[in-house]
Amino acid sequence: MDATTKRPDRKKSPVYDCWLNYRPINAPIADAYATFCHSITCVGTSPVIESALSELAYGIQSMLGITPERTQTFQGIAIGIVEQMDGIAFSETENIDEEGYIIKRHKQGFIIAGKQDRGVLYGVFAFLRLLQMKTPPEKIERAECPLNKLRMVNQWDNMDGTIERGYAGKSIFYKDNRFSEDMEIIRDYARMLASVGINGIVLNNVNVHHYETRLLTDFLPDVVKLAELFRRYGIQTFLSINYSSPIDLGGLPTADPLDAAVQNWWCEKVREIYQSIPDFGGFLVKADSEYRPGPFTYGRDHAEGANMLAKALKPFGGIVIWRCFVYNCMQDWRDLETDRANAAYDNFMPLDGKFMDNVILQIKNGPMDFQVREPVSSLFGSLKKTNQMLELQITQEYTGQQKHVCYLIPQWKEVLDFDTFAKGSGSTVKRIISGRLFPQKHCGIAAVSNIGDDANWTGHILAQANLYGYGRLAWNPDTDSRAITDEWIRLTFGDSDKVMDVINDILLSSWHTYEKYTSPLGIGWMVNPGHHYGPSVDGYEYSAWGTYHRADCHGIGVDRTVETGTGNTGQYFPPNAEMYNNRETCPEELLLFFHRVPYTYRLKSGKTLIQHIYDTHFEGVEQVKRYRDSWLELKDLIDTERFDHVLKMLEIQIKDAAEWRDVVNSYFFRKTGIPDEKGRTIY
Ligand code: GCW
Repeated sequence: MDATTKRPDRKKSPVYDCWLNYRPINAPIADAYATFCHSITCVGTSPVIESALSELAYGIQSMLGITPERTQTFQGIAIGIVEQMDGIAFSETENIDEEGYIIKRHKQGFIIAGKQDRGVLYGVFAFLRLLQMKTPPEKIERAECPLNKLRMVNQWDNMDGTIERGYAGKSIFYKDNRFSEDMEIIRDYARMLASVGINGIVLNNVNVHHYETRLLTDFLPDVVKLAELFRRYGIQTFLSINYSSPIDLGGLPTADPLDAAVQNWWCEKVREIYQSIPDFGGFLVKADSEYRPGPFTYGRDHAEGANMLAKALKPFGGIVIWRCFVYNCMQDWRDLETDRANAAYDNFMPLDGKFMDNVILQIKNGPMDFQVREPVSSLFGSLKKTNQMLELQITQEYTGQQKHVCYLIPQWKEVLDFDTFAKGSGSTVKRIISGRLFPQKHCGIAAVSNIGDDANWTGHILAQANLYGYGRLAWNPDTDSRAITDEWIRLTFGDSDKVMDVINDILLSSWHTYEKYTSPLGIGWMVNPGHHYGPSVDGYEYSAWGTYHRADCHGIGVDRTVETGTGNTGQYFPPNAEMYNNRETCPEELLLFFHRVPYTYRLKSGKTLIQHIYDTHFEGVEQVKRYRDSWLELKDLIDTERFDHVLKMLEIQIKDAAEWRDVVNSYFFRKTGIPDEKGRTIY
C-alpha cells in the first residue's frame, strides 16, 4: 500500500505545513524506528481510521524515507480500535475514554489504539509528533484522554470571502457568496485541527447575514460536503444561525420562539439537515447582541429562545450553543450607572437551571470583550445548573492583529487556572468547563480561529503557535505554557537550542510586552474604533459601546466597587469579591478595571500610577526592539523565508508600538501635566 497516494500533491513548504512539517530525522533515532515502520496493520475500518492511516504513512515517509506497506498481519505498526485488537493485552493504566489513545510498544513494533476511531487518529498524530521530536522508542508509550469534551473552533468567515476580525487573508471556505472549490486547503486545515485534538467546527460567522442564513437551505449540499470532509478527521460540523430564519427563509411573519409555526419550521429544518448530515453538531447562536435578532424582540427570554431550538435538535442528538455576549451597545456614555461588565451576568444568572440539557452557554473569557487584560467572567462558577463552555479568541483582534507577536497561551492559562471559589478553593474555570466541578451533560471550550488563505495560514508565522497551543490546552488545560512552546518550536522550526531559546523568550513574554505599550492596568480599549488597531485613547470614550476609561486630569479607571461603583465586584464569590473590591488588594494588573485611581497613587513598586504608565510604555517598545535583535541572531539557523518574514513583522511591530507609546504617554502627560521622572521624550 502507498497510503500517501491519497494525499493530493501540495508543494511541501515549512510555512504552509506549520507544525506538520515532518522533517527528516537522522540516526540513531531514525534507525530505532525504521525497523518497525515498513508495515502498518489496520484493525477496524472507518473514514477516520483511513485518515489516520494515510497520515501515518505520509509522516513516516517524510521523516524516515520509508514507504510503509499495508499488511494483514502485525509486523511493525498496528493501528485501530482497542476492542478489536485480538491478542493484545492492555493494562489498567491504559484505561481511556472514548476519545483517548494508547501508544504501546510490542515485540512486533508499535500499537496505536483508541476506543473509537477518533482516538486512533489522535494517537497517530501523537506518535508522529513524538517521532518528530526524536522521542526514543522506549519513552513513547502513553495513554491519554482529553479533559474537555467539546474542543471547538469558531470560524468568523462570511460567504463573501471576508472574515470578521480575520488577519490572515480571505476565507478558505467561501468566495463571492459561494463555497470555495479548493478542498485541499480545507482538508489540510482539518488535518491541522485534528492533529491538536479539535473535534468541532462552526463553519460561519456568528453574525449571520443574507447568504449565510441560506446555509440551511440553498447551500446545504455544500455544507454536507464540508461536513463529510471534517468527519474524516473526527470533527463535527456546526452552523451559526440567524434567529430570524423562519421569517427570512420560511416566510413566516414572526420568529417568536413560542409560536407553533416557528417551532414547526425549525423542527422541519433540523430534520432536513440531519437527513443529509446524520452527525450534525448543532447551532451556534448570537442572539439579541450587537443588533442581531433574538427572542427579546418577542418579549421572550434567552431560555425560551434557546430551548425552542434545543427541542428541535434533541431527537437527533444535536446541541444549541448559545452565546452570553449580550449587552446594551447603545449606551449613553454619560450614564455612569450602566456597566457593560455586568451585562452577561445580569442577563443569564436569572436563567440558571432553565435551559434544556442540550443547550450550552458559551461564555467569553472576560466580561467585556477579548481585551489584552480583563478579569474572568463572573458567570463561571455562578451558573451551577447550566451547561457551559468557555469562548476564547485566537484571532488577535485586540492583541496585535497578527502584526504583533502576542502569544496568548499564558493569558488563557490564567483564565483556566482562575479560582472562582464557587465551591470553595480549587473551583477553577478549567474544572468548571470540563464538567469536573458541576455535572454537565455538555461542556468544553471554543475559540475564534485565526486562519485565512494566507500562505502561512495565520498572517504572522508566530501566530501559528496560538492555534497549536489552543488545541493542546483544550486537550489538557493543565499543560504548561512552556511545554507547549517547546513542542511547537521543535515541530515547526527544528531543535536547535539557540532557536528554542530565542523563540521561547519572545513567545512567553510577548503578551506582557504587548500589554505594556497598549493599555495600562486592565483598562482596555483605547484603540481606534471599528478596526481596533492602533492607539486612540478616547476612541471609545464618548461612544455607545459601554467601554470607557473615564480619564480626567485627576485620575483614570472605572469604579466597579459595590459601595460607590457599578457593583461589578459583587458578582464574584468571596474572597475574589473582597479582593477586587478593595483597591489595596485588587491585583494591580486589574486595578483600573475595578477602581478609579488618582495618577499620584503609589503602586506596590513604589511608582506613581502616572510614572508606571510612562515606564511600561517605554519598556514595551524597548522589549520589542530586543525581540528584533535576538531574532537577528537566528539568521543562519532558520530558512530565509521564515527568517525574513518574522524580521519584517518585528519591524512593523516596533514602529507601531512606538506610535502606541507616544500617543498614550502624550495623552496622559497632557491630561495631567505631570512630567516623566526620567525626562524622556513625550509629546
Ligand atoms: O468584539 C466583538 C467584535 C465583533 C464580534 C463580536 C462577537 C463577531 O468586534 O466583530 O462579532 O465581538 O463576539 O460577537
